[in-house]
Amino acid sequence: MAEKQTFYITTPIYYPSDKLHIGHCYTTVAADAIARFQRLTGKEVHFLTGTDEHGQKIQRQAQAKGKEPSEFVDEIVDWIKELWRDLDITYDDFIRTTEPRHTEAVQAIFTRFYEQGDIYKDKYEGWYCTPCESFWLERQLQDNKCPDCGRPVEMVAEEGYFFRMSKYADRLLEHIEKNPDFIQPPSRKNEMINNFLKPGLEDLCVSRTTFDWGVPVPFDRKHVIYVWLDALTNYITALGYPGKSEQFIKFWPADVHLIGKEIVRFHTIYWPIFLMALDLPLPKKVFGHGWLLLEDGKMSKSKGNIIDPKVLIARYGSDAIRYYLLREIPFGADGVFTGEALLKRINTDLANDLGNLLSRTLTIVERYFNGVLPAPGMAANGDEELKSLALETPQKMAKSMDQLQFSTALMALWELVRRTNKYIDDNTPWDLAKDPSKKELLGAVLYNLVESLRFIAVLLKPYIPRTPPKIWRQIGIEGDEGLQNWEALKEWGLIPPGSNVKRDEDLFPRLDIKKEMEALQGGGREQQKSAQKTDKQKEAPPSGKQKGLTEGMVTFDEFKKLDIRVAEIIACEKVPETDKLLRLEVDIGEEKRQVIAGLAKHYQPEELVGRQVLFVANLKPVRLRGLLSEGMILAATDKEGNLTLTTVEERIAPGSPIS
Ligand code: ME8
Repeated sequence: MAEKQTFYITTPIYYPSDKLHIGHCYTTVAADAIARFQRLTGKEVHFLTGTDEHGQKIQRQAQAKGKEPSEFVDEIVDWIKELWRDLDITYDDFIRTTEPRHTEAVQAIFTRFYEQGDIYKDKYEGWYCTPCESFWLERQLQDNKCPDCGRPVEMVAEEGYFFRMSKYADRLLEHIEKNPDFIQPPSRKNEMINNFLKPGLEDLCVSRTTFDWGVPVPFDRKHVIYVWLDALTNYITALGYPGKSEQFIKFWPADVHLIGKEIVRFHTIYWPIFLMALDLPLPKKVFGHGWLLLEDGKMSKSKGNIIDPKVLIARYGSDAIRYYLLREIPFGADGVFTGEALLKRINTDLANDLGNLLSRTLTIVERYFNGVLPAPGMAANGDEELKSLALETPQKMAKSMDQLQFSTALMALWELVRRTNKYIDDNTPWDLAKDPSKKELLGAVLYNLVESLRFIAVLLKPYIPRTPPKIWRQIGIEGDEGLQNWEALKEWGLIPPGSNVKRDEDLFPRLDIKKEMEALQGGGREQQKSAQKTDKQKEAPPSGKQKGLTEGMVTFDEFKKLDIRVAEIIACEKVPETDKLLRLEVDIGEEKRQVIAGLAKHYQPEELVGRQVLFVANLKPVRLRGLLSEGMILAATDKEGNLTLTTVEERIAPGSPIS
């Protein structure tokens, strides 16, 4: 037998500086769905997650709680492992950077860099962002704050070891350009090239002396190794590197490092350069997904707007939360978490489409065939269509999963769920049952429904793993593993007739949205409040009291409130499932924004990248199809509906104000 193909996937190792929130769950659930899908299709998967336990931030947090750092992180790590258990995360390994298997390896790597001349000792004087554990040059700061997180930076002046980044910069640029898949989505690649590689890479300070919660530099104990060098190497130390372990040989290079967009720089610049210095192949893909935001912005402890995932899981179950995270937002883009959208997904997709399909089907088999699955037989309405859709769906999903588009994969699966529901409506089994001569036809319809449910259950495995066994039990194939795998999706009609089906618990009971919104509090309440405010604003009379000549006019001061600027479009793609909307990323000078605009009927995404347009930057953000839109691109439309973008006559720096 041919050897199994392998697949190595990682999540970031999270800081156990606090409990994790729903944003961290987003990456980990995504990685788990990919890992499970690859396993389902027969690959030998290694799925790594873990915790990044050193650094100044953790040391300070521990101090604030009056604890030793090790005691402090132990408690949070236990909590994190429990969270992953509750969310059914099937990691193969959980690495903690405080484990000797890691610390010893990091020391060996650091020593090798030093001995081969990649690291030298010098003095560091500059800015440091402790929450991001990140060094910055004066010119990189924005309003004297960290350009990544916007928090204050500290001046540090200390002796340090430096890594010669510049030595490897050209090789890295060449690698990125020759391997278009290496940095995904592509907009992140352009950002890395234009903002970091092209302006020239500075050498990186890779040790600290002002605190001691870290891996000591083995030959100079005053220093601890910089937490990002320590952290990034987890992806190889967990496989046993630098030892010649079987696991390392089998799984390195990683197939995917899944991370959030704010740490793409560390993973696509520093990490590949460290690997080049170790003479190791680079990971095949680094995917920097967007953020899950709340309506009032980024989740943060200080804002008190954290959504506690354990509370959500306890109330709605792990499958519902997983489904929502995987289905709601196209992977890559920023999205907004709202209680309302979660509840709608549960009621519409899970309770109505999927749950009802199972309960309707089983109720009919119980009523007309005493719960014994009838034989396949005479052709009914839409048999062939249902069968071919079921047989095509696994490949469609596999294609989307290869591109890490779970939301599209789930859409393909729901096409089958909805088609199966339609098959019931088209064949009206309750009418067939009235005519004894149609008993065989009725049996065939029911057989097809149950067989389609078998396909659906197998395909649900990677996404909502608690549901398939419930379906198998109810359709009577609980013990028959041969019918529950990928191979069994190559043939239609495998369930043996005569099996006993038995309707029991509802898969997803319908929720009372109003009651649940009240229970969800926080996020939910705030949304309702802001919605009311907007309605009132709509009803309010025009603000000016002017009549006559000035009626409907704005004052200069009112006009000045609009922040209109030049924006450069840096990325653009269609929003799936819509024919009007495009998702654009624009550079507006000091920051990048995501905008959802109704331009798809007028422009192809490729045409827009690189264009400069006029942009309203201080429009209140809105959510369109689950995606956050932060601003408005201005365009002119004539009476016939022809549309053209407004632009500037000559190129000018993005962010330039219009006045
Ligand atoms: O950065 N939306 O750890 P971290 C989506 N230790 N994803 C989010 C998110 C949100 N609102 N918030 C967090 C670190 N994440 C380092 C990593 S790796 C060698 C070292 C996810 O605890 C996302 O994957 O700050 C993001 O990159 C990660 O959590 C940051 O976790």
